[in-house]
Amino acid sequence: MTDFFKGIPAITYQGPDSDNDFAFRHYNPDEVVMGKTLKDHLRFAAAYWHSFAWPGGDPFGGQTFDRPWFGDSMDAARMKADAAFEMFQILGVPYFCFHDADVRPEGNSFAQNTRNLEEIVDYFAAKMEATGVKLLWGTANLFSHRRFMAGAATNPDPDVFAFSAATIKTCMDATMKLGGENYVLWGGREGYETLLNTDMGRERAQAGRMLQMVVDYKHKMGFKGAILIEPKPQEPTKHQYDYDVATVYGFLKEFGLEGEVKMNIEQGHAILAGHSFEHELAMARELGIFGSIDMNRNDYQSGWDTDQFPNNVPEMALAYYEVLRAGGFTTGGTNFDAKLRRQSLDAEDLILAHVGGMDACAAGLKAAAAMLADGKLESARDARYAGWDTEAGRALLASDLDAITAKVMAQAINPAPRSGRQERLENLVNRYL
Ligand code: XLS
Ligand code: NI
Ligand code: NI
Repeated sequence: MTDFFKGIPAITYQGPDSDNDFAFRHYNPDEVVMGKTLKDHLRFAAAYWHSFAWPGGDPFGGQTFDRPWFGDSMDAARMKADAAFEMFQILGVPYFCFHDADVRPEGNSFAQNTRNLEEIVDYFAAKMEATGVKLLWGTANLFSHRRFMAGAATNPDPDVFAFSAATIKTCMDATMKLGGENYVLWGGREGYETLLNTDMGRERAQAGRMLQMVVDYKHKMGFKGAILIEPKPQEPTKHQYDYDVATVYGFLKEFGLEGEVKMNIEQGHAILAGHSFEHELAMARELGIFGSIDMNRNDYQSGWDTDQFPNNVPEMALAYYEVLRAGGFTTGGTNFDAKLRRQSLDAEDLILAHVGGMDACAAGLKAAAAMLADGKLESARDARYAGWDTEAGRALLASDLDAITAKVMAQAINPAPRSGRQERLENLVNRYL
């Protein structure tokens, strides 16, 4: 036990009228919606890195947080794990996620890193056994250490590719050992700053080959979870190869991996790519590669990945609407890849940030489920495309330009514009919130 969260109670559901800050108003884990409990719909996960490893720095200043586990010893890593599992239990989150670098001290060699990771994995295994908290996904941090400054798989130096491949293997082993339900690859520094020093063709081929090796290893080791890619544009490198869902799909197709890899989609990354979150989710659903979400928002003015806890229920309702239309999560879940603002120093800030995020997700999901159950949005959409469900509509797509031209002439086709009814639909959505 640590003293860090001392005095903070386990968070329980107390209903919308509760005046208690340390309570859920919307997230009742046992509430059944569309035949599933909220716990099973949302599959919440807390992220190790922002909550326990990030010191609170920004480009103008360093550490603001004062955590008793900051340091680079194994003892500090174990104290960090103690605090993390206490938080998971206070919140009642069923899952967590981690990078290797969040949980173990950096060694002076690959072998040392691996030993440190294995030791912590054993420590986690005992804590997971004792608490029932599970691993949503594991991943490798191939972007913080200076060796990765020019990329991991896409590095001009084959030694960095090798170091990265070996590190991914150890992180996949750790994920498998802990019963993780997914393995995530975020591109990190897989991109470039200037074409003047970059062989883009080579770099993309290297990234494709690395991903094929990851998929091969997954099958070799018998990992039953999903391999997920997390798209993100222009940060940290100016041109990221994994810009958005559509770009990654093209990449997967090129390397024959579209049946093997799915997407972990983050709200903030969608915004950076100039999309809405729901667009990215719908795109993944249409392409059959929807996997999981990182539910952290970006500030709309700042133009970088601010990783704030989610609090915009109307937006989240539209996001969960697409998640539900995709059939809900299977191996995926709702990961809070979110960090406190750097002035939020206290242990209770960490708890209340998650409480608010979980509550907003529950409210959003319930609104989405009501919209779907009601069916008004879907029938309005169906009505808009009804012409395509007729004999003539279907025949059109099987026709050709000559025949279509003859038909337009013969029938004097002259389309009459119809309202898209956007405001009416927006008003409809607001009724569920
Ligand atoms: C960074 C990413 C990262 C991934 C995991 O912007 O969101 O945190 O989720 O490497
Ligand atoms: Ni991010
Ligand atoms: Ni993320």
